[in-house]
Amino acid sequence: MKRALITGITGQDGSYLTEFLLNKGYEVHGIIRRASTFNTDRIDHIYRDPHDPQARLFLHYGDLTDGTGLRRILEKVQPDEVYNLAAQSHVKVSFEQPEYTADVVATGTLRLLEALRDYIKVSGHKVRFYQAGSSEMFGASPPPQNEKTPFYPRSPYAVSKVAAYWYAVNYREAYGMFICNGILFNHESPRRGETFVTRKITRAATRIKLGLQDKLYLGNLDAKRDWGYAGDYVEAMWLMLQQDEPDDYVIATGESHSVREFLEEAFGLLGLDWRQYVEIDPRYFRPTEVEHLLGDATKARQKLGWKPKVTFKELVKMMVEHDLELARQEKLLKDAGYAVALRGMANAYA
Ligand code: NDP
Ligand code: GDR
Repeated sequence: MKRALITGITGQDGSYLTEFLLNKGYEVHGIIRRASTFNTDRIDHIYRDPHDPQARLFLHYGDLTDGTGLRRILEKVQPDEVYNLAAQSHVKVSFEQPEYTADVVATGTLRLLEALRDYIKVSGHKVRFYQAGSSEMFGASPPPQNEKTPFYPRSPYAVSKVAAYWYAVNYREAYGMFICNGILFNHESPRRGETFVTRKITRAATRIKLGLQDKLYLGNLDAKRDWGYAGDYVEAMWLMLQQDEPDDYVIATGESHSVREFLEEAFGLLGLDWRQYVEIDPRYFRPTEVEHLLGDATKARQKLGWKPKVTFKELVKMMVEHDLELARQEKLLKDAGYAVALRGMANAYA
């Protein structure tokens, strides 16, 4: 049985990747952060009591800012594959917490690579490593972007991802480690964090539909993104690690849409005109914006045989349907006289 270690297992991608690897017969180990509230919502449905002999998912406390802990986890788990998905992944927040973002995203990756290098040397194990790179690394480079497009990062988050990318390349070249950078364009799902624009829109539109919210405050509606479905993208991560040689790959749909088009589609599905509800609040503008991302995933298609399955319209529909159900539940509770604390406070900060 192959054993995988995932950092960021409680995040959107971590949860889909865990499901994917469990289905492939893997034993999966994930690193979670200690929090004062439960932070395992996205994986609760697949978690089993570790005393259960059938259990194949195990969780370990750790943090990318704590190198010693990472070393111990590697020694304990003895993985065949490591997926480094952990990050302070919000671009706008990275302008407010640049040092922390760099510590987790850039130096955190370096800590994990260092721990892995030593682990491989001492144990003699062959371990493959996936690094979660981002289309944000291309930033201001004009579209379409592929593996040869120069990086031009536009936020502390993106700069940190560029550093992590180059650490990964350097460790591959210097120490012959099997390391792949996935350069993934935006990918969304019903599990997407509620402060990213797609989920913020589908949560708000469905709550507006049911009378639970009046307005949606947004920033730049002109930004264009290449939005795919997270469930499709985790397969690409795995495929990269199954190749004979390590390499870097762009993963994208090859189609881009503006935030305005996303609004049109999501509100349209609910029979609403978004213009009546959306207001622009400059607090959501970024000091430097990434205007247009459009990925060219030809290499992944040719070498990995990967292509996205879910279309833009299907993705929006999936998210709207999911959030409509959440809104219905919230309304039921509210109508029955129970006060409901809105999860996420999406409008408040990002
Ligand atoms: P999420 O924000 O949903 O998840 C991030 C994960 O990282 C969470 O599990 C979070 O834990 C964990 N984490 C945050 N800080 C630390 C830390 N200091 N130590 C350990 N774990 C930490 O991100 P996604 O799932 O969307 O993305 C996965 C990765 O892919 C990230 O690296 C992201 O930057 C990158 N990426 C994402 C894209 C996308 O469109 N989704 C596109 C390209 C790249 P907790 O739950 O406790 O907060
Ligand atoms: P992004 O995703 O920055 O591309 O990073 P996000 O959904 O946050 O923004 C996409 C675009 O929408 C514009 N926008 C708003 N964004 C947010 N969050 N909130 C708003 O109110 C709002 N109004 C307009 C933004 O300005 C931007 O142009 C995501 C993250 O998952 C990263 O971790 C990942 O690396 C990249 O995708 C690829």
